[in-house]
Amino acid sequence: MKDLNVIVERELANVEGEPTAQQLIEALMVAVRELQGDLEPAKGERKLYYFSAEFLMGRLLRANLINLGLLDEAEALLAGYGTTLAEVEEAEPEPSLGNGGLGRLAACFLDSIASLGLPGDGVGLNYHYGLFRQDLSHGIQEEHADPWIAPQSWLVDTGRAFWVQLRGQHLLAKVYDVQIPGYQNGVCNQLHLFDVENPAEPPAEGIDFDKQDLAGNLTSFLYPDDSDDAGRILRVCQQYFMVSAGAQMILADLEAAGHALTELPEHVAIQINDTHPSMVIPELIRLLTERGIDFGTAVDLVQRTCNYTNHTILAEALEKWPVSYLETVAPQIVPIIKKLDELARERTDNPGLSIWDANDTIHMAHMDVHFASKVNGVAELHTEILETSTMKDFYDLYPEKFTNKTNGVTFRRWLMGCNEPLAQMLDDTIGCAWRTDANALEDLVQHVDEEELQNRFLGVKYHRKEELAKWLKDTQGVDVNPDAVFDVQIKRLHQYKRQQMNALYAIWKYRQIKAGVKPARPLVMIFGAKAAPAYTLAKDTIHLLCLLSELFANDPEVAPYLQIVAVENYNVSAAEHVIPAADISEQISLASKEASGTSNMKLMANGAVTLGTMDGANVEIVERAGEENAYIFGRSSEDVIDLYDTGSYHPWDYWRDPEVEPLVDFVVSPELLSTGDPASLSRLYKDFIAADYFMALLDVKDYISTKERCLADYENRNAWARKALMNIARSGHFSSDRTIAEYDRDIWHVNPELGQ
Ligand code: 4GP
Repeated sequence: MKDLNVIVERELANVEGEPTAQQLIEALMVAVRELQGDLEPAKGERKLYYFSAEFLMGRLLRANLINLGLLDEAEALLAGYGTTLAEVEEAEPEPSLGNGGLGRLAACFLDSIASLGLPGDGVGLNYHYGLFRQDLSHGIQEEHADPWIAPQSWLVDTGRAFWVQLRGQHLLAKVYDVQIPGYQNGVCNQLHLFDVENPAEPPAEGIDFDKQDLAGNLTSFLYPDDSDDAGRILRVCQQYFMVSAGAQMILADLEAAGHALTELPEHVAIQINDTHPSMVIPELIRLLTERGIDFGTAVDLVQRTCNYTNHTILAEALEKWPVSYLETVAPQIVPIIKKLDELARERTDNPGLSIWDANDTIHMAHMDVHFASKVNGVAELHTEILETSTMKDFYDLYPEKFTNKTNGVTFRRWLMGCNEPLAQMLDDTIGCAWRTDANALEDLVQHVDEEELQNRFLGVKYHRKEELAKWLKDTQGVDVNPDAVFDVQIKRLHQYKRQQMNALYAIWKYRQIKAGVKPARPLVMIFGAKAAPAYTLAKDTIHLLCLLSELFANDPEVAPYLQIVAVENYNVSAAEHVIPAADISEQISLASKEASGTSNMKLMANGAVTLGTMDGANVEIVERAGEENAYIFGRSSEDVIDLYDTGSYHPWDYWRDPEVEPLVDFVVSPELLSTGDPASLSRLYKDFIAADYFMALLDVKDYISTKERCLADYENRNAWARKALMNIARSGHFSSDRTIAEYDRDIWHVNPELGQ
């Protein structure tokens, strides 16, 4: 029987003197990998393959120790070396193989699939330099490579590989596995990441690299800059590389298990996570026909195997590729897509639903909907909008395909892992059942009026704020006051998420303070966000936030009351520090635009109170937590959709409001122009008044007054604690275990006993 201590000792045998954090982490990683290697994958007649261009896994040591039931043992071992896991894990590199919500969701799902004992693996790409590492030291976002693989990583070289024909050359796709252990159930599934044989070195600085060098750079970065043809074609290459290797692997596994190819749907379910892996449909058809199956049968088999999840209604994210790109990258699938388009046209004469349109553009989402069994949105409101608006014609054609699967997050990482003191408080109050069934958190409802518990919660929160303050000091030299309200907005930077509306609130507050209205308690506004490298206005917003941060910090009249902290290089590890310390959860997207959100769920489970619009999963959060335990503002999704449909939103009408105009005009004030980039600020300013496509000005006044009400309520500390406790008590529904049980019950059927 292998033992954690024995392996760690073996690994450290040659270390002279006290081992460093790095050496301890590496020894523990080796030990955990070895122990996981002895576990068995979940078994069943049918197996799920979850295809995703992103898996935002985060650090894995703590998560794996929790699932193996070895956390206490590891802490005891580290105590012997005079340290703790929290201290040494800062030396564990974080693989940043994802961008945001969809990628982190995929990671939570793998954890839940294994924990529920379902046969299911992830399929993705092994990006060497991740998304990018964000540097904010100059008040603007600068991007650098974020290597994570050397010297130790969680990758296991499987020795397997598949040839992929790409851009007229043959590339070998090597398979590396990341082990995914279930929660104390002896199961270990896999995340399969494909990679080129000889990856290139990272660029010396920045993230520019030779996009033509497929052999070296195909898997260098996630989302290579797609502002030009070369970047976009490389992206299509990445996608095809992933799905071709993945499809070959699935058929090889099927045959190795002794099954006929015609039994594919009986033994395999594929989930297409957003449109990036959509080419798996024509690729599987191509491989099956190549192996002698007729086209019609191949289409039927693939359709019964594949399912598609939509994560956004933003047109920009519903991928469309010119036929010429596909001709360049993978001409072998073009005739298949042509035939699929013809089949689709036999099913409907609505040209708006075609796969291959009159401009020779391929609509990936259309291919998914026509040739998948099930199509799902990720929150009730999102699915409803898909059915009644964005994909209405598809819904009318295939009503039986559409289903909702409200997102969830793994409480093992997002509560047990990142917030031990809160987890301990829950154990002491309601017992440990919630650790295996998050619905048991509901038992907390009976205790929310207990003053002692309220005080204990406030103590835990304060402690976590002190810890975040220490971490911010250590990592970016910023001092924050744990007595302040911690107001948190963490999500990628996008106009629809309206960080710029939050910036207008900061300007409003600043002007109040300058006018002599001092807040009862200081406010720390914490932002964590990366902007896509080619998304200029998002980068401008980051610049604005950095300038405001500096302005406030340097003004002795303001600094004691108001602070902006931009968390540099926001990623999963940063989130694990920020979320437990949050008081207010900012979920302020323009109603109808946020498909679901998942930080809203993590923050809720950690006792932050939602300040948000009725958008995405906020609707279901408020429904459960109770309206009195959240702060809701802004126009409804119906109103917003109507404003778009009628073209009747004009930002200048709102800007002219005497309360709004000075806030917007401050963006180009001498205070900011004196230190900021005038081009960037005036671009933002013009966008506010002349475009404001995501309607920040529509809701800004309502936002300010609701936030002020929220801050006033915060002063009644026990009433606030009660609200927070109600949020925790009602968060169980947002466990990804519930989500995955529903996927399995309604879509995958890999475990017929589950969720019935
Ligand atoms: C995100 C959505 O924006 C977010 O609302 C949702 O919670 C998340 O997917 C998971 O479903 N979308 C993306 C994307 O990450 O790239 O479109």
